[in-house]
Amino acid sequence: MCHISGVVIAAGQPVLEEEYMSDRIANAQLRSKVMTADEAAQFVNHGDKVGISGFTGAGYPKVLPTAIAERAKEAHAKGDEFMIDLFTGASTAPDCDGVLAEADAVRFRTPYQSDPIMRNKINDGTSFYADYHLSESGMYVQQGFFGRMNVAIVEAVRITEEGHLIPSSSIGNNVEYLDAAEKIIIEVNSWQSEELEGMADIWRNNPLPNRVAIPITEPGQRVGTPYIDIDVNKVVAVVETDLQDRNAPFKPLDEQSKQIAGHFLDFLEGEVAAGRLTYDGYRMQSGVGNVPNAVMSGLLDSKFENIQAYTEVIQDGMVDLIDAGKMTVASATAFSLSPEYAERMNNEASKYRESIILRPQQISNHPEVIRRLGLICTNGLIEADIYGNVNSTNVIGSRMMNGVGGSADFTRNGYISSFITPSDAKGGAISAIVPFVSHVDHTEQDVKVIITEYGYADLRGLAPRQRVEKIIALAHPDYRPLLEEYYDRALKAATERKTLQTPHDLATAFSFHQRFQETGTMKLS
Ligand code: 0RQ
Repeated sequence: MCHISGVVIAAGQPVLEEEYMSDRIANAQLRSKVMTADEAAQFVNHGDKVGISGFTGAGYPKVLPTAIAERAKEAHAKGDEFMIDLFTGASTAPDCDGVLAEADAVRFRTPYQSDPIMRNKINDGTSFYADYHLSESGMYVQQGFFGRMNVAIVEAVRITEEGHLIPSSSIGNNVEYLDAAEKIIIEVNSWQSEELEGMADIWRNNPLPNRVAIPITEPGQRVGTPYIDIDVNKVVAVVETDLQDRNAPFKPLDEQSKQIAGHFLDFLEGEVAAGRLTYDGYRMQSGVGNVPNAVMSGLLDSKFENIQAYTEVIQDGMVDLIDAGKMTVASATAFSLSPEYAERMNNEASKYRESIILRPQQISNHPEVIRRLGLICTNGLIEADIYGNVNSTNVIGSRMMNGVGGSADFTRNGYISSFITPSDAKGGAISAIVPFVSHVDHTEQDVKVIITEYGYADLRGLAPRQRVEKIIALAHPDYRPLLEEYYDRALKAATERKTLQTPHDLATAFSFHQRFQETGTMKLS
């Protein structure tokens, strides 16, 4: 592709250097707005609310974040303030969240992140973080909960003659940010395949109080347009890039992940045996992470056919299922692929767009559609307690890991909601099963099945005390006696007090967490 660094074009002027321009910008008015990232970054000011594209390392702006970070560093060197409020679809990548966090350029961050530097800045108090359900964050912007949005920065595959944006590898909250922002900056990325055109399905609901039913009754249904229409008069800059999406590769499949995947399949087989599921009727949502990816590998060798995904992200394991003919359709809001698979998606996008649909995250994660489709949902967790409450976000009750993401959108509204996790973390120093979760993201009412390498606990139809034995059986054997001891103590205290619905001994309910803080392990030394 052609770079135009150093070519300065005044806004509104006809473009003379046609040969420098990518043929991906077909709209004449927007071609006149092409400039360098440094020039475009001048439109972003201290205190601005900036809504950007990007979802799990896919489709985020590749050059503006670094240019904004440089602006912040220059301002800080002069003793001036420069911080923005950063809104995204979900997590991005080191050259987006990472560079901005490193420059101390983020005052407020929402709705999801997973970058190590951003995570540290949130936990050391540099940045505020509001952890929101991904299905709702776009609505918050539409309804003005955050006040005025100043700038939208969105990556596109190309701009059509009419000025429509062809989205790249994620949709996220792009529509909401483009609609709400006063100024728009577009990054046209020639690394992203033009064949992605046709994958997106953009559907906007009416503003409140005139909403209508979302017309999706099958995961593979297309109901909108393959482009995002924008107000071209709000566009202040167009920047050309050719940089790759950056996703971390998944960890190689280990024995433990295979065991977890095996138990998950046993659970599905049990549903078939009970007459509640058929081998060609599995509609799935699968969370992000190494273990959910491993579960999809397990499905490759299963009896399940015609699997349909209505989910949030498409990971490597789903691409394998599509290739194997096991999965017929996958609807999501973004890709979350390893570098190898992202390259493959780019090269073969015209083939994959037959079976993949990318939607705005308000639609991919919408409770109405999730409940209607009857999804079997599977997500990861940080810890679960003996009654089935789940913490997905805050390590030892207060250190933010990533965020709730879409896990609660799916868990609350799914048909059967399951959680999959290794029984321990950090070399055995942390038990994934604890007496009482130190933070609650998913309540006992929503969590139907928990799975570790030791088996699965089907919690449906069980009262809290009936769940305890099944959940403790999922814990690592080193922790089972400690959990049993806690439950005995809690039961004794509750019997005396006649508080037997959910027995707890409040003085020791967080003893696992306290011990970890004091000694570095939840085990007794
Ligand atoms: O840390 O990366 O330093 O090794 O968490 O853990 O076991 O590899 O599992 O990748 O599935 O992630 C909950 C974080 C699990 C994820 C969480 C540490 C562990 C490791 C990763 P290292 P694993 P996963 C939306 C789906 C919320 C958002 C969501 C998550 C790292 O699933 O972010 O579900 N969920 N979105 O060591 C301390 C514990 C820990 C712990 C794990 N108890 N204490 N650290 N870790 N448990 C819906 C979609 O459709 C996509």
